[in-house]
Amino acid sequence: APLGVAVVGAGRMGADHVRRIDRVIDGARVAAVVDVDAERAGAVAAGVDGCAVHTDPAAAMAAADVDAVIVASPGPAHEAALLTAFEHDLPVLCEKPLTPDAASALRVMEAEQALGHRRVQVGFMRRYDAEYARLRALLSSGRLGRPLMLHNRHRNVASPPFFTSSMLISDSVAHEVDATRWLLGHEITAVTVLRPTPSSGAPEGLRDPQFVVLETDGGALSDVEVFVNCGFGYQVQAEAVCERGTARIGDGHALVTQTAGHWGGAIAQDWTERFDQAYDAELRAWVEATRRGEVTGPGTWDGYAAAAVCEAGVRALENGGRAEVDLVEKPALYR
Ligand code: ISE
Repeated sequence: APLGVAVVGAGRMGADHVRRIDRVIDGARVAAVVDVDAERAGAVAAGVDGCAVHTDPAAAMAAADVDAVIVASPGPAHEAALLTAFEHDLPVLCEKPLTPDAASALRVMEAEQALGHRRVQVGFMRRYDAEYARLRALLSSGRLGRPLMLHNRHRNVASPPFFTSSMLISDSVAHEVDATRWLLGHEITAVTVLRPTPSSGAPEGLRDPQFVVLETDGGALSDVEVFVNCGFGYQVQAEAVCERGTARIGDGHALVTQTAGHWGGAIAQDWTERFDQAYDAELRAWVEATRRGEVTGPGTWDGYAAAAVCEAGVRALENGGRAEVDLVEKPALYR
């Protein structure tokens, strides 16, 4: 029988994951859609065969035909949803951020350890992006020598109305935090945040753009330009500078046209477009691993490490300086 999945949160990511499970991925079906807003849940569940609608995640997770959970509610709601999933010993794909701060991520990590086995994959989808995967394979091959620096650019067309200055770190740079850890195999030890005069295109009071420097325990530096109201496109780029060469991804040169005295191409407008392939691969890998009774991909430790780094980043943002990251020792379950 296909894996019965409850999708908690019927916002943009939740709705996209429902579509994906329903129409793109084999081996799974959407058994329930949950949202505090029943109407929104109903609208997303409409047209999905045999899909229940709930406003309470606990009710969905108690249903007999629910075998696994996708958590796609806002970050502050993740901890409660994860702890409920653990009560039913259900595997979870939890959208990033795992939780909004290190203390809550630690509580989740402790609860998972109490279960005695890993249950959580965190939705750091860039690990499933073909370009990121090629960059990582190249770096780990050693062909370019040791990576010295990563230069990252993270641009969004416009930020949503609820976006705050600290969310540029905890919601957006969170991806570069994970990508840096994953590409280099290092932990991040300190974060510096520099704040240019905000763009006049950014909402009043929003510190946008920001320039973030991550230091790693392997002696590398990873800098991030994060600019969430750039106006022109969704761009995620990374360049690794190594001892014997550089490697760059995200230029979006899949199609270049030349006509009427100009050359150029199109720029994606949002992450569902840029990372469509990555989300498909992520969901496919999660469903397959879950059906085998395994947990693969980024886990609770990675979610915790990202939360701890972002928390230091928010401190650095407030002081306009540098903050050190304080990680607990890595528990045996995640080694
Ligand atoms: C959003 O939550 C994401 O995860 C996107 O990938 C990122 O580009 C955006 O800045 C975040 O707000």
